[in-house]
Amino acid sequence: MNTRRLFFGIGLPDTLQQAIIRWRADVFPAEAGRPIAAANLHLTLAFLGEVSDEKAAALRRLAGRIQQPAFHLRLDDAGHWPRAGVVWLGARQAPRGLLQLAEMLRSQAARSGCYQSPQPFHPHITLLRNATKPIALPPRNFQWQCEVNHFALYQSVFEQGRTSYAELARWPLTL
Ligand code: 2AM
Repeated sequence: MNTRRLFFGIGLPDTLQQAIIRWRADVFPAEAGRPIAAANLHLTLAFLGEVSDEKAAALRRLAGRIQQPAFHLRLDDAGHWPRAGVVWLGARQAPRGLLQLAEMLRSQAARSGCYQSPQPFHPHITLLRNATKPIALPPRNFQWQCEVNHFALYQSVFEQGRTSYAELARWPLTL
């Protein structure tokens, strides 16, 4: 059976990705962790794991039925999960639209038999990996904003030692 590693997520505009990596280089020392490539900065809504093409087609149909308005995302928080080795960027107050969209996609995935973590959804954009040592987080004086008017299905591809995310389909957030 052919399977692919998939997730639903929100990509960031190129200009925002570039702004974030410039800030990251200023506020985190090189030894803090392994920086994620600008093009890979994204927010995961629902991780699906290894999924058959058949199940992916069913999940795409369900995702296509979601009707929600666009929402505004303000990124003004950062944190460190030392056990996971992740330094992340997030929102002090997650928009309701984001939480609703993630909840819908996660419950559709669970009903389709995809494993869903029992941990509560904490929307975040991973900035650094392998960040297991204590680090000083930057002062919370930063803020980026963007309008989120679509979400997408991504395939995680690992090739020649590198991970990239290929967008397979996208859906507008318009109501
Ligand atoms: P992370 O950035 O916090 O590691 C592609 O791998 C995306 O799916 C990443 O955003 C990653 O989150 C997320 N992801 C990978 N494995 C996961 C898992 N077991 N549960 C939830 N999300 C996962």
